[in-house]
Amino acid sequence: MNKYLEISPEVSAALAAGKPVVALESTIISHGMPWPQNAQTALNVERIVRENGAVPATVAIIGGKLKAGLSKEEIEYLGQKGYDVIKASRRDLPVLVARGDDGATTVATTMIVAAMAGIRVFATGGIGGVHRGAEVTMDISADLEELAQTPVLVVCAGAKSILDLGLTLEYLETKGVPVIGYGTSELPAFYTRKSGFGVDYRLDTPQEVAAAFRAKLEMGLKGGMLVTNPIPEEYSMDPDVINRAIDAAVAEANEKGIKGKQTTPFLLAKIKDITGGDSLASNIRLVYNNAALAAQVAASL
Ligand code: PSU
Ligand code: MN
Repeated sequence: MNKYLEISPEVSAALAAGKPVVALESTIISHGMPWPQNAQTALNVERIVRENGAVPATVAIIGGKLKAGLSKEEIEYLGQKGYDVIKASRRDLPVLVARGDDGATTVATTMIVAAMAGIRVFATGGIGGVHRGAEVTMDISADLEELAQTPVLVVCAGAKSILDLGLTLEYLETKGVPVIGYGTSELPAFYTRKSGFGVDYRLDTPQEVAAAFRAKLEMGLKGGMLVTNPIPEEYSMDPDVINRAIDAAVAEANEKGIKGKQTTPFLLAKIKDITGGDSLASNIRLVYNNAALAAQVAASL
């Protein structure tokens, strides 16, 4: 094990005993939701993972250590510090670790730490992807490259249309990342169950998902797998309302010249304001739903 990695005693014991473990990210805590809902949500997600038979391992960088498994205090620390924690993707790791800094891990970085620790399954809300206008800005999330090279299964609620969904799917296809619809053949669009885009395969049980990922690992095929799990009907949003909010948020980001790593957090916060908090409520529910599925897949794996 490398000297930068610190696995909590509970996670470490679970891994040694071959028990199911689910990794969870921390950018969603510091940059994806406001305090105090961010910490409350993160703690509820951990509870849901447990209720579904797995051990949660929330990932973050604290004092330069890559941590797999956080205490309640550490989760609250990240939640309270919010935007003052550095959002850490792959390129941020060397400097943050060397100088003993804190960092909130994105999907890409959480996959890296999970793989180092030997954790195979990871639940989150949404992944980064190819942004609208990427043909000019080249804003393509490092999450996609990570899915191409790191062997972790990521459960998300599809991609929201702050991204260019069509280009995101093309990119994943080029990189050989299987995109699975859980109980659906249509890519869910995060806040809504439909996007108009198809997934590669529809699988209907945690066992089928686990079997596909096990086959990928056993064949030695590099990279991860993306499972897109539609938000439960009762929490999904009106597509017209949410799409109008997203369009307005994207227009404002362009006007203000928001770029790079600020883009996703800016858009999420704007969408929440425009929808009067409705988008946050949906966001929380879909994360819970993904945590439960990821735990079931991990148990089956
Ligand atoms: N999408 C969400 N909520 C989030 C993120 C994405 O709905 O919190 C976060 C995740 O941590 C994801 C990151 O990995 O944003 C992607 O950022 P970027 O596009 O800068 O790579
Ligand atoms: Mn980006």
